[in-house]
Amino acid sequence: MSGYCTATYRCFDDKADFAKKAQAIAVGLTVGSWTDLPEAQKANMEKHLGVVKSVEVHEADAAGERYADIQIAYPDINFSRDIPALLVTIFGKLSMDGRIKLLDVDFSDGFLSAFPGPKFGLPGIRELLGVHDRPLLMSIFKSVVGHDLSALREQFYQQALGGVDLIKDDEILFENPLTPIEKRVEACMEAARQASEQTGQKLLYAVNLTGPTSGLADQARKAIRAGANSLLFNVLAYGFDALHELSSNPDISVPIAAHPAMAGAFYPSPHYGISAPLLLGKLMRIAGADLSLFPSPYGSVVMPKAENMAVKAALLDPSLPVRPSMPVPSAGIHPGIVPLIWQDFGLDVVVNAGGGIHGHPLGTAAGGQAFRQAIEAVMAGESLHERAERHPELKQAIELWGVKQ
Ligand code: 1AE
Repeated sequence: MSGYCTATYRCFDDKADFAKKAQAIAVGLTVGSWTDLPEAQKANMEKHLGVVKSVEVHEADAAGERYADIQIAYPDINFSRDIPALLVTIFGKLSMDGRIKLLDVDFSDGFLSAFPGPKFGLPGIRELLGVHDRPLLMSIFKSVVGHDLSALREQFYQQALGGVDLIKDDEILFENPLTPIEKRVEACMEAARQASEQTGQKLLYAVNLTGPTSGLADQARKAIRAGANSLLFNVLAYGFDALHELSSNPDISVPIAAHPAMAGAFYPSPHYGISAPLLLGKLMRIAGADLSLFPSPYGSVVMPKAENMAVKAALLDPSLPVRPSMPVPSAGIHPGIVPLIWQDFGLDVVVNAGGGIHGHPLGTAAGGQAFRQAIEAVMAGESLHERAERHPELKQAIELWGVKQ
């Protein structure tokens, strides 16, 4: 329906008349009241009225619950072309009104035209790194709070020596007197140069952009002037519009990695919140995330497989007119999980690990090398055990963590 954004909801109720409920939502979130309006006003209001597109009732699912999937189209003229206005319209008050979850949004072309999407996206990240033929590897700083610059620099250097493509700050590292953003960037980029003399690799360092919203763009400019070649951003704590502002700012000429901190407050319930593919897939992408991090189905923080594949699909969906975002399944990833990542995500993925790198018995650099060996093994069709016979780093990693089936 041109000129409308269509929301899909799953609504649970033991006995509701779902058709009536859908109509009440369509009216309530747009013109407020319809039946009480005089005919003349109805004609004026028609263009603002929400439209019920479909109501699919499921009398009782496997869990014995009765629900309906409801689609409602909202006229673009009701809201400005920004994510806060859209979300407040389609799921503002409604998000608190009973057991209802926002599953998806089909954006109108007009709405999408306000969103340039990721500046780099998946192809741009590969271009910057000069790596086109394998999954990428990202390492996460661990144990960062309370450490000074030289400790951080050394940790960065060891990660870089392991052959990783990206290093990201831990999301809990904020502006602080020991490692302020500019000094941190200078120290780490210097360590990156030193490591690249040994590895021959390029490296992106996603430095955590923090502080009050009004200062984010200045912080980003400062970091970039100091040499930052990527940013990490806790999108959900700030809101999608903050990401949109940063990603569409012409001065911010580096990729942005979107961290999912707080996402658990939105997506895991079947009855409430916003679905993971919409939250961490579609919305992250249109707001401009070059990389989107999300829990995997295999690690320490687990997202069910089907949901996970739907997040991946939303990040890569060719029907969206913006660059694809790089999927980054994360949390509790170790080398023994690489075959599952390869099987489910293929080439276009970032394998991302913190503890699975720093916790390696031979140290952080060996932790990165073990991952690279695991990636080489799966791409060659070899088992991790076979490859581990020739590589002590991979051998020790799988002895410690095993190989996940
Ligand atoms: C879902 C985000 C994962 C993340 O940011 C993080 O720090 C993971 O650390 P590890 O790999 O679980 O140690």
